[in-house]
Amino acid sequence: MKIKFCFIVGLTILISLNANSQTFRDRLLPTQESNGFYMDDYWVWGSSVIKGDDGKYHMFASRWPKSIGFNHWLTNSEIVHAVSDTPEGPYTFSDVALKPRGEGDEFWDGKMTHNPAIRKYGDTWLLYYTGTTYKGDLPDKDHQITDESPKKIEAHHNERIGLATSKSPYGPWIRSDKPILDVVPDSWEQYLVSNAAPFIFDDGHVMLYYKGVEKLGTHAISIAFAGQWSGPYKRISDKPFDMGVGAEDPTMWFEDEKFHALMLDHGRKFSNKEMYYATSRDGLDWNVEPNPVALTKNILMENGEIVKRYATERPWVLVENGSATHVFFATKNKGGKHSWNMAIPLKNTDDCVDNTKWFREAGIGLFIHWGLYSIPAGMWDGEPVNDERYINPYAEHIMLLKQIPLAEYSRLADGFNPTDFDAEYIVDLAIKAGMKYIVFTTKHHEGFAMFDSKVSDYNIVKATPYKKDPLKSLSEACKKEGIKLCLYYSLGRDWENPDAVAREQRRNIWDFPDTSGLSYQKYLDDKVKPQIRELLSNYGDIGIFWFDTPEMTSLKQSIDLELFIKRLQPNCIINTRIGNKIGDFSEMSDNYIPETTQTKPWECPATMAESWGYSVLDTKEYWKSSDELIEKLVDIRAKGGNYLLNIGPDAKGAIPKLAVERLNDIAEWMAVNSQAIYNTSPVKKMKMHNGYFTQSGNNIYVHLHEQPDSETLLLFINPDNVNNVLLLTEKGEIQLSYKPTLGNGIMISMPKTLPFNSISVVKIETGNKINP
Ligand code: H79
Repeated sequence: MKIKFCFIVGLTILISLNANSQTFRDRLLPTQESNGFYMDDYWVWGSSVIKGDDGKYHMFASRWPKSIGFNHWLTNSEIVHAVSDTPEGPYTFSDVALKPRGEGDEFWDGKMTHNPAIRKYGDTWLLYYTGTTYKGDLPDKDHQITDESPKKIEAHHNERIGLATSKSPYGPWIRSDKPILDVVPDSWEQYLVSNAAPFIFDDGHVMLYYKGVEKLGTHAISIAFAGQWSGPYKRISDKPFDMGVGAEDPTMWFEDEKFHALMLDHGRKFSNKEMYYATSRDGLDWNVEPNPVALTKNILMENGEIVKRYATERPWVLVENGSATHVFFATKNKGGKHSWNMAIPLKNTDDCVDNTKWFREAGIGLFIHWGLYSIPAGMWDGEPVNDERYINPYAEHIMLLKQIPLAEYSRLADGFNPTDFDAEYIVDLAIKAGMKYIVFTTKHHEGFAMFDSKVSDYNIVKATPYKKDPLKSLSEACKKEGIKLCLYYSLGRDWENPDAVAREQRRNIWDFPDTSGLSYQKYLDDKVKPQIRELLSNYGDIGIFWFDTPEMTSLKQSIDLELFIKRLQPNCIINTRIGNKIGDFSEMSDNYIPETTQTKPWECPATMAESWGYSVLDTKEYWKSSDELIEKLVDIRAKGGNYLLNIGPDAKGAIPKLAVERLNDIAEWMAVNSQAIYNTSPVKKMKMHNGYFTQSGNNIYVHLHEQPDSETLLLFINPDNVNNVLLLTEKGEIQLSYKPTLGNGIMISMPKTLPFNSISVVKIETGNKINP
């Protein structure tokens, strides 16, 4: 007797996809203007907050009088103590913690104290700070300094790191006679050291991040360690320490068994000098998130308004009972006329909503490729479009492949009157096929908007006799039927817009051969972002913003687009084709199914034939059979991904018959087997020749491609853990008999014929929840 063997190893260590795509930004709650610390007569800059034994919150902050300019922080700052009953504030001034204490060489920190970082160890309050001194009087209203003043340069040059201690947040503070960290001659930190960010471990040893300057205009970060707070503080190396390019002013905390840091994007690598986020296992080796911007200058208030601030600097994170609860930072208003400390409350990590949840559970969605290219459908001047780079050239690339001048191509719009387009019918097809979302091409590479756009007249409402907005009717039908509407947008390629500069083979070189003076940023500002704003404002909730072909989009541009979208619709998720590894889920290459599961949620966009847009060249032999499509769906689900299956409506808006047939076949299969597709995760340890596994709750699903030999299915699974074995059929779930076998397995008797030609599903009900 030949038996088909299916290997199941270690059922107890089934792994669920950890798909938490959370970033620090997801934790920010709305705030109020009254939170934080504000003083009418002082510039306030940077804070450090800790809870006292008195149950109150104690903030240490830098301030200097408003009667002199902001640039006097270096000569006139002092560290003050402010108190609040609540962590977010408002904080009320209590006392000056570190006053100027003397002239010239007498005290290294005699004239100025700045950038406090408060910690507590045992009953000792530890106030790390930057101090300096210089010759002469403190500047005042009538004796102000400029950036070039010798006094300012002397003050800058003398900046050092010190430590003051006290048994109470109200003082008295005992200051060190010497800095705890001084400059090192002839090194990268020969000019000054400042801005301490200490982390105190339970055993009392200290890890101290700080900034060093070699000569004016440079800076870098490094770390010193001390066995106890009293020192000595020893550098870990004689080189700067790279936490991330351009980082300044890090603050760190420990939470969920990891170090976390927020720091200023001083080098403007990711942002317009905003704050970014990194994590680390040991505090030394830092991992900057692919999408790192944590806190931008656009701040969400409790009244729903987003206010624009002109600085977000000097971050501080308050941690209570192991959880970060608030982020504090220095900010300025418009024109930099005032500065103060803001506070933003944070969500607990457990309370963060994972916006990809619906997507991970969905399993299958419908892609719609529809545009002007649907009219020629692969033919131009009576000739089929030809290109050896394709099996069958993509009809939606015809403008590029035939180098059709824009003036000629755009005339297609004159004859575009797709009266057969029926959004309700398409939504119905999708829902019957078990699809949970629909992705519609709002603008493909041709640059033509398939929606009502005020940004560019090159759109279906303005330029065609149809005059209607198909996206409007699709959005209404989706809403009515409860299926998610998602939007495709060609990012880096737009053959109508000269500024959409892409690689030679991918841009419109026939109309716009000369790229001099063209600007990709201008295209983003003038077309992409305004159209995204329309798309995310006029069509209700959007599930996915689905980008294609990022081309020349830079890291900063990808991040900027991501922030722009999340501001308009915070729950909208984005695929990785926004570019530069930004995005909530991984988009596989077109039609590509990976070998294994992925760390991020993922999707495989796929065609039924060759072309995405409707093509008369895609004759029957190019179409995958329904059985093949179902098997691909199962293969993808067994690896934790989603199948985004495409249809291309024709010039009238009708769906090709071959596509409808396939959707109907999928509908029939899903009507029986969808429980083995939705809300499932991979069973990493189970492998099977000619079959697949998925799991959900207490159930394991065995997806059989063909009848096992001798109608017997052998599974290596602990018989004691099996409660029931069922076959999913059109007539309902049919009980299958099984018996334990040697080697900790079960032997299942299968019926003579399987219910489906494609994939038939055996459901194993087990005794424990496999995937909580
Ligand atoms: O919208 C669908 C396709 O039209 C789009 N992505 C899916 C979702 C897509 N655009 N480009 N590609 C897929 C990859 C093809 C690129 C190339 Fe070529 C084919 C490079 C070289 C041959 C087309 C012809 C682009 C340049 C020359």
